[in-house]
Amino acid sequence: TQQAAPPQGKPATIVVNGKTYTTDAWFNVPPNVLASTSRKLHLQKDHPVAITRQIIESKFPAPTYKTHNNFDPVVSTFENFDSLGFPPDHVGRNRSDTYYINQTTLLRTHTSAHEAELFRAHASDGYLISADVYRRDEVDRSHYPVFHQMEGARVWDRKAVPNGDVVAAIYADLATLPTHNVKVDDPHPPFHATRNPLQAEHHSPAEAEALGAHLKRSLELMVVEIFSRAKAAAAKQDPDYVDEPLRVRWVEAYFPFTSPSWELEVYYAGDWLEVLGCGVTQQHILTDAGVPGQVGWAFGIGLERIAMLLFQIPDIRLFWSQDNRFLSQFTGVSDDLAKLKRFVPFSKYPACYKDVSFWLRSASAAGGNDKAANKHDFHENDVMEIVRNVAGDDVEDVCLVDEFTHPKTGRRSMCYRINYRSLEKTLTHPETNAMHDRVREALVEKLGVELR
Ligand code: FA5
Ligand code: MG
Repeated sequence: TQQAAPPQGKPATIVVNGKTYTTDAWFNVPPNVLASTSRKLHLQKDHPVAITRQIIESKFPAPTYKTHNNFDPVVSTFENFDSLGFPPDHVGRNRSDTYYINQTTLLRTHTSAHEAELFRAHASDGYLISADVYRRDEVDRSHYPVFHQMEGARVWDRKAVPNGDVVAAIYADLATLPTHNVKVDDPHPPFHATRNPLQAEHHSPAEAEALGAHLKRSLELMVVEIFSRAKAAAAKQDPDYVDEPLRVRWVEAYFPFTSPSWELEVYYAGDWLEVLGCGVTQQHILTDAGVPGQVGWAFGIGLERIAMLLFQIPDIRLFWSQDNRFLSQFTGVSDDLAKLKRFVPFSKYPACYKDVSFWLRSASAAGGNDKAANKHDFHENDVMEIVRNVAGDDVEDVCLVDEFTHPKTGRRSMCYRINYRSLEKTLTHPETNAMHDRVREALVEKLGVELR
């Protein structure tokens, strides 16, 4: 049902990390996103994303875990979706959610795109892969079209473990992990027939339970490490710092490539924050990768989410800042983690709110074949991206403040409120007015809306 026309001025080819790709009508990567492919914040020494990666890597040591940090962001739709069991009509495949170079080539939306390749290589019993990932998404202080994930996986080979007893082998490995004394809420059973099923054709209940226990302890130890470092830094900087007990909980989740699946949430600033997804690897992935005798688990962590907690960084745009007032606060930490400090915000510049209201073009006017006047080929992420393309990092958030359908004509009207605010300077009125005018023009030009 996707039918967007190729963007105006679309290049016939693009270059990502020195490799040239041919575009087609599916191409939808804006220049600011394309430029991010060379940044690799997770590899930039003393950058908070890289420091966070280093701390997590220290909890998954070699030789059990082999680390990969330089995989190319351009993957096939097969690697990103099909190999993982995403159904053909999954929403994540839409051009409104994913950046395509051409119909079969995209910027990976998650590090799981490399699972098949890494399981097939089987260079070790476990791996970690950190990388930049790309998603069309909303605009606010915790979302950015580029962010970083770390994926981890661990396998056990049925034939290689003593007596062929996988359960015993997993518990023996679990016994080598430290314990911790953080309160973890984990109210659900290890698997549940409908909500979070056992892969009954492949795993005994005891095997799934053992895999889940090893996975959960490994990740709890990671979170405990992050928070003990965050607390130590806070206590050093603030003599009045009061230690708030860390609260963590496991919730049931769904991913096409794991079952049972969970998400780990951390209680932070009065709310539960999701920091990772994980689960028992779907056996078809290991079978397709040529290692049907292995069983295991996998996880995917949002590195910025963890870094925001660790350093108390309030806005995700800051990670992309080249401002020395930001970067200098982390100098020397990559080589000596004991130097880690919480981020001290520099002054906050004024916000400037501007609204834009418009009537949507109806799908029939847009060339769609649905003649119902109230059907629109509108996706909010298109508005988000237009604002990002015009305002770059000078936009803090964009939110829908009003929506209205005309009772007679069925036409739909939307009003978005844009908060223009730079992290680095006070924006002048002429600057914000000029950006807002360009946003209004681009909405008309690219989405065919009628301004109100
Ligand atoms: C995934 O991407 C799965 N591939 C994770 C996984 C791997 C599950 C292996 C099972 C096995 P999800 O879309 O929930 O799942 O993203 C994982 C994490 O990335 C989230 O928990 C969050 O910490 C982070 N994340 C997701 N979207 C964003 C975003 N727009 N900005 C910043 N961080 C994000
Ligand atoms: Mg999630």
